[in-house]
Amino acid sequence: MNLNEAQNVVKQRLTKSRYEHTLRVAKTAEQLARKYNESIERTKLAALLHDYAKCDQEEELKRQIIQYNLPRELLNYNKELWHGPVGAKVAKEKFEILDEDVLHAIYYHTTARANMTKLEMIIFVADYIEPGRNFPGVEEVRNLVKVDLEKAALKVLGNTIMHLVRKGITIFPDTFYAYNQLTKKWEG
Ligand code: DGI
Ligand code: FE
Ligand code: FE
Repeated sequence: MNLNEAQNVVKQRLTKSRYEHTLRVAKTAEQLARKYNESIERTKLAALLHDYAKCDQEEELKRQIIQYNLPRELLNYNKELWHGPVGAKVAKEKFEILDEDVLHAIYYHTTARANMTKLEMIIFVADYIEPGRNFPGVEEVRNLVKVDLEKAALKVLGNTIMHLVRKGITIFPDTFYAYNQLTKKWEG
């Protein structure tokens, strides 16, 4: 699947505002890919497809989690994090994308995970800082990513964990594993 095809399938699948978010993530991710020497093509492909399943109904997402044999454990956590794993499976099975790094970037774009690759971190951070976002603390992440991609990813994880705790939402273990791994790394 080339970039034009990816853009077309998400345009068909997503609401207008979600499609526009996707284009902003693709643009932001491309800038990060240039800065951090990642493949532009692969980065844009992952960014265009990252929210492919975002507008699916809850029941449809559940059905796909079962159909694609994704971890049932996902069902015990917030439904907001189901669209990444489902999108990655669709990308593989339906769009025949074989690039594991691209598939992982889509899969883990919401929760993150320990030992993320550069591409995974680019998509994770770009999704958080695209120009349409105005979370508290987003400006700090935009500044950090000018200097260090890992420190930016760590800040996103800290902000997200705090946000979820304040709202009393369950937190998927991969998010803690990612936070702990990057925190240890920067403790020295
Ligand atoms: O799909 P987007 O809105 O572009 O961005 P996303 O995929 O990061 O957002 C999904 C939402 O999921 C976001 O508001 C945070 C929330 N969420 C729920 N449970 C978890 C979680 N985020 C993380 N990192 N970990 C969780 O366990
Ligand atoms: Fe998402
Ligand atoms: Fe997104």
